Amino acid sequence: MNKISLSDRISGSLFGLLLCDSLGTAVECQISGSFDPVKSLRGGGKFQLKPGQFTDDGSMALCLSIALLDNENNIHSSIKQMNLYQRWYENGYLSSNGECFDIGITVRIALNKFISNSDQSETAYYGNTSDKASGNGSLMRLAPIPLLYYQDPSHAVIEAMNSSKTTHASLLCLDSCRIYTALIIGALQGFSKDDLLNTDHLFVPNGLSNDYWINNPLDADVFKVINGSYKQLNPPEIKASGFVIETMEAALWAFYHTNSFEEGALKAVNLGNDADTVGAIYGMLAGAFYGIDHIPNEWKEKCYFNDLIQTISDELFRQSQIRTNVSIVYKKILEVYDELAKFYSGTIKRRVLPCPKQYKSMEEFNEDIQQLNSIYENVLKSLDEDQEMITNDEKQLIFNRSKTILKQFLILIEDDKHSLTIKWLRNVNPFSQKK
Ligand SMILES: *[C@@H]1O[C@H](CO)[C@@H](O)[C@H](O)[C@H]1NC(C)=O
Ligand SMILES: *[C@@H]1O[C@H](CO)[C@@H](O)[C@H](O)[C@H]1NC(C)=O
Ligand SMILES: *[C@@H]1O[C@H](CO)[C@@H](O)[C@H](O)[C@H]1NC(C)=O
Ligand SMILES: *[C@@H]1O[C@H](CO)[C@@H](O)[C@H](O)[C@H]1NC(C)=O
Ligand SMILES: *[C@@H]1O[C@H](CO)[C@@H](O)[C@H](O)[C@H]1NC(C)=O
Ligand SMILES: CC(=O)N[C@H]1CO[C@H](CO)[C@@H](O)[C@@H]1O
Repeated sequence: MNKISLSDRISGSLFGLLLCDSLGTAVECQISGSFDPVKSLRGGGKFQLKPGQFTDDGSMALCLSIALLDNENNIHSSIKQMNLYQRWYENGYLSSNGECFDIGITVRIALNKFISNSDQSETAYYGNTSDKASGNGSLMRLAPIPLLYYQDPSHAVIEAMNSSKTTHASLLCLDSCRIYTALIIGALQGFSKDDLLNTDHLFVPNGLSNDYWINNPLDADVFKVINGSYKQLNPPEIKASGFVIETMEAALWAFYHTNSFEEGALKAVNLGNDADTVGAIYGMLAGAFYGIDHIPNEWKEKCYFNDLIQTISDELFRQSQIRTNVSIVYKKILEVYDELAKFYSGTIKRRVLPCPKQYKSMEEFNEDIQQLNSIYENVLKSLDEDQEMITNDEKQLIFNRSKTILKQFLILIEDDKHSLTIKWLRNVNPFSQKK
């Protein structure tokens, strides 16, 4: 394989997670063999998504990325995470369709505790510690941890556990996150599959001490998987269930038995059941291993909010090299997203919430669209004011990417026009202004 740059591996991992999540949602909750096999992004499924829309796995991974990249205020990383998960839960922040349409039970319980607990001054570890509460919800969003901290694997494994504890604190979850962090770091470091999946000695990435797994042994059930259960078993023993051990086993099974990103992705999601999550867990490792250029271009182009995601991925790469203030490009593009998302969820989307106040006229609808546009313009206006801090290329990049984010919201509105206007605009298409 050609030499793959680190930034390509990092964006490969983040896009890999999101795209395989999106790939899998088409057959989520369906029994393997009962559906037309997934061959490409096709949307549909339980949530009737569009091709390229991702689910809770993707949204939580993006929330986690942004929480980790935030180095402005001094609150604990676990609280930053929970604040963003809460925004996703309540307002659809970083959701591919602007709402939180699915959430794991364990995550919801932890978030509700966080929301009702007024003391948020220390840490926000609300995960259930029982082994019976070992869902896949913290592993499925893990990627940003190894991507950001790959230079210091011993720190990364601790951060992986800490990030899990916010919602999933069982030993099985913590240990799954720990070993998977080591594997993703190894993939970023360019190790072969033989090395990563070696069962004679558990894989140790560069920078972690050789006796790490001896001094910090894995839980026996996690060890059984890592010691190669996925090499011996096949479906129906390999199951895409919501149990973290089985999800990880299924993802490794798909990674081990295939030779390209795409082949493994299809193998993973065609297990059905928790297909999106097996996909996400497969995709974050395989994407780091194969790099972004080995992910089908057509998939990347369809990914909702891909310019925002590319910006987040660029910043993860930048901050993984040296921790510093976030770049102006990242800051500005995130601000554009934030402002548009606020108006979208607070005003436009509110029209379809219970007790709907749907559009009563074309004028009303157009006013909202106009306001969305002016919010966008206002955020970008300030770019002309701090000219000396920013190069022309950076400015161009901000404009280009911001524009596609605005377009993405307009597409969401179009996707939603039925429910936005269902009551009275039966025969009017708000997008073609008929006389
Ligand atoms: C933790 O999860 C277990 C198993 O699902 C459940 O029985 C228990 O009530 C949970 N504990 C709390 C504090 O929610
Ligand atoms: C992570 O967890 C460890 C062990 O509980 C704790 O000592 C450390 O302060 C935590 N670090 C962060 C950044 O959360
Ligand atoms: C790991 O797997 C190998 C070969 O499959 C086996 O010989 C070894 O006993 C296993 N290790 C443990 C601790 O079970
Ligand atoms: C980071 O930002 C702070 C506050 O905005 C500023 O004071 C500091 O100089 C910046 N540091 C670097 C390295 O740019
Ligand atoms: C911005 O978009 C224009 C037009 O599509 C393109 O020519 C230019 O190279 C882009 N610039 C950057 C920095 O992305
Ligand atoms: C048991 C469990 O927690 N399953 C979760 C696995 O991940 C999906 C995310 O797509 C959740 O919806 C499930 O609840």
